[in-house]
Amino acid sequence: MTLVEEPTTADAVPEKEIGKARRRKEDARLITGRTTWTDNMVLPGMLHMAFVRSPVAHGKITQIDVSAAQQAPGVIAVFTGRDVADEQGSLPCAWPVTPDMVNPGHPSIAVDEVNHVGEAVAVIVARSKVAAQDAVELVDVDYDVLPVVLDMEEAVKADAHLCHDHTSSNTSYHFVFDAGDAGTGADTEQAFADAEVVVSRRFVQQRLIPAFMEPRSVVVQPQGDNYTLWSSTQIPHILRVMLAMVTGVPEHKLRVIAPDVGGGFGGKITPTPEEVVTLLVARRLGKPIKWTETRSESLMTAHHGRDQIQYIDVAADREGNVKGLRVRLLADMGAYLRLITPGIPALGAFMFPGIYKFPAYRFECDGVFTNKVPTDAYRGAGRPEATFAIERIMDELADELGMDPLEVRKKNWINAEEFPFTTVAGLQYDSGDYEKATQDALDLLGYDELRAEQKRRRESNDPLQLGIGFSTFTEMCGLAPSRVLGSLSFGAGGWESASIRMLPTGKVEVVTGSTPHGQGHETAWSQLVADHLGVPFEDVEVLHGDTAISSKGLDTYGSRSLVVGGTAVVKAAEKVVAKARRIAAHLLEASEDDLEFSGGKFSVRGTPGTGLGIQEIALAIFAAHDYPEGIEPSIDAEATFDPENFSFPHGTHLCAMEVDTETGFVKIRKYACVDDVGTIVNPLIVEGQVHGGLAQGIAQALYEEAVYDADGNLTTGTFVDYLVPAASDLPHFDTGNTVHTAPSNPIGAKGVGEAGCIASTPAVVNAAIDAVRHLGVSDIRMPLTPERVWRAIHEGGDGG
Ligand code: MCN
Repeated sequence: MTLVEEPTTADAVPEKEIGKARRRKEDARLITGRTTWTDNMVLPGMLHMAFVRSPVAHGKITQIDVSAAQQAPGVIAVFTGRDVADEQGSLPCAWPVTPDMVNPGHPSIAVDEVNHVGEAVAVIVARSKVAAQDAVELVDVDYDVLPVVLDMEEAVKADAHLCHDHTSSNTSYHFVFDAGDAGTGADTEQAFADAEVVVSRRFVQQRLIPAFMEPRSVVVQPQGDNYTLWSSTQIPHILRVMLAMVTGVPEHKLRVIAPDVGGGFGGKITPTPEEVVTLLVARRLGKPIKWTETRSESLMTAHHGRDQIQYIDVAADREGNVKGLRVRLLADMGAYLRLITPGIPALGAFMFPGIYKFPAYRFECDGVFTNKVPTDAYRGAGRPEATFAIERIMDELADELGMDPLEVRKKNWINAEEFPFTTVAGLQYDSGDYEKATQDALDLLGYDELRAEQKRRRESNDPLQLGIGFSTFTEMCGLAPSRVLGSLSFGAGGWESASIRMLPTGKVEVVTGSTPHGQGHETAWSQLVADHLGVPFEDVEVLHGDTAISSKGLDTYGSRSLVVGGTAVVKAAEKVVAKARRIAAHLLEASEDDLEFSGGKFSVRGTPGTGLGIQEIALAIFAAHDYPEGIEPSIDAEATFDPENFSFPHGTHLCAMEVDTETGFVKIRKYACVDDVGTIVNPLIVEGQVHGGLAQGIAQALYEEAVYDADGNLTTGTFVDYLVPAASDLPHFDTGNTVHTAPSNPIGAKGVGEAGCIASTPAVVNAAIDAVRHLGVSDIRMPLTPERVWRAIHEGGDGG
């Protein structure tokens, strides 16, 4: 893999920090573990928790006997759901996507009924982790086992078993998005009635597990009626609000700290039962409490992602011009609604049109309850699913028309001169050039040579066939503006805040409301500040993830941090410079208007050799108390930023895939992608983000699937069964960039954190199908295991 090299000679160092491939300043401590992971916390008198979890997917709890566990060595207390029923509230769900959405409520510890395997039914508190885990075995729970519902297509039938006894169906909501004719669907129906060609498909977005590296962990320290909660979370600010609302601990008595967090990928974006219970138990016992999950517990009970069945129809004319798109989704909620469970498929509604322009579009989605762990965000959340469906159906349309898949895309995509472009889904795409990104990607891949090889292999009936898969994508990131999200009660996204203070010795502290958990914000934000204040990169420290230090923030997800949080940093830096300018004018006995600021130095226009550094000014006001009247004696500032629009990164991803038609084994021969993420602050971080995203997108296509048996047991509950690829399982990535700046933020950046994950899955599947389409294959169900590929070739269908 070719990661961008950090410049090594003084000559090669660019003047500006922005655009420089800085190695990440946080990595040494993260990689060596010399940091505070939540599980490293040891507090005097700390007790440990372990959960008793349901082995049945659906049942009434008829009796719980905790007496033996209470007597076990080291055990301090055992609490059942009934013991905390008055305090535990219901876990929050933010976006009611329809006014009549059914939310069954989600107790952190089940009280009467369990609805998925792994749901907590009791918690043990003991002097050691081992003692707590040992006592779990001693809790005797009787269940009246009820029928389970696991398959969404079964779940929506009128005679289906119910996932929850107290709801009238398994449907949480029916969400419709229709761009035309006042939502009646008439436009879309007409487009289909008039169409020369209609292509329909059913795609399965399998259930995935975010599989972050650091398991979830929570520590709560009570001090009187104040509580400090450390959690391996992506959302300390949102978590604090939600925990206060759920548990009744007053918000101002609760400090939430996300110390260094070892990955999240959306999997740590929601308040969890375990965080609620740790806080409740600490309040009950007045003692510090720790809970850290095991890996299997993590795979089984942390929320999952994707899990949709997509029915998609495209209408077109014989020349390949798309006239309309119809999408119907079944989206698996699992047993409960977590923070944005229902919102994810609804958010995806806006992305099904992809990079294309056509006149008619209707989207309908049923959120469906099943007796499985809830779904919620997983890298891309709604956008990979939508991109997969549109990019797969474009290939199917091309096949139906006997056209080249690239030609069909070219006929329908938005051209560079058409930006800004308002799509049929109502989004205003900001900037880009799909044609250029595609041409660059074709060049990187060596397209013509590979097509020639494909032809040779086909003609000679070679058992090893070659295919090339396209995926052209865009995505909406940096959810905004706040007033729109607020009108939806979306509960996340919107503005972000930052503050900057220059310390007396000229060092700079930056406090950000974003909460990195692997994205390198300390480095990138330092680069932004170094450029805007003209101070050395090394003089900047970035603080984050502690509600007592950064009281305002909306955290990290949706590839929002640079475009929203980074811009807040830039705006705070501009205010700092403005304040320093007033002091500089006083110290230099000059008019503010006559001052120039460059390279961290104020000088009087026309006398560039003289002047005062901004770092010197910081010391002057501290040590000499020398500052103008009416100004506070510090150089600091706070800013928030609330963009008027999303940013829309885009790109073209190409995969060349070998398929062994005799064994069904597939192998990525080459992978090339060209992304446009606007202004790049740190090319090394961007490339790392793209690589990580590609690994996860390719994993969905080829390796990963959360599988439940007929009783609702997760059969992929270890890393032996749930195949997360290692670096050695992945190909070399040829990556490139085009740069079209985003008008929605002054940096001109677009998000990159999810791009690779969104774009890559359809490229890989399209490539495999392209290799064997001449053998009659038009779909293969993900992940493309050798058995599925073999079956699709030799038995037909999607091999699933
Ligand atoms: N960046 C840049 N130039 C750009 C865009 C981004 O230099 N034009 C840099 C940013 O400065 C930042 C990084 O790239 O350091 C990612 O920025 P951004 O796209 O704003 O995404 P976020 O920081 O908001 O991160 C969220 C995103 C998401 S939604 C998931 S899921 C995800 C991801 O980031 N989870 C991750 N990347 C991850 N990386 C790691 N290591 N671990 C996770 O859990």
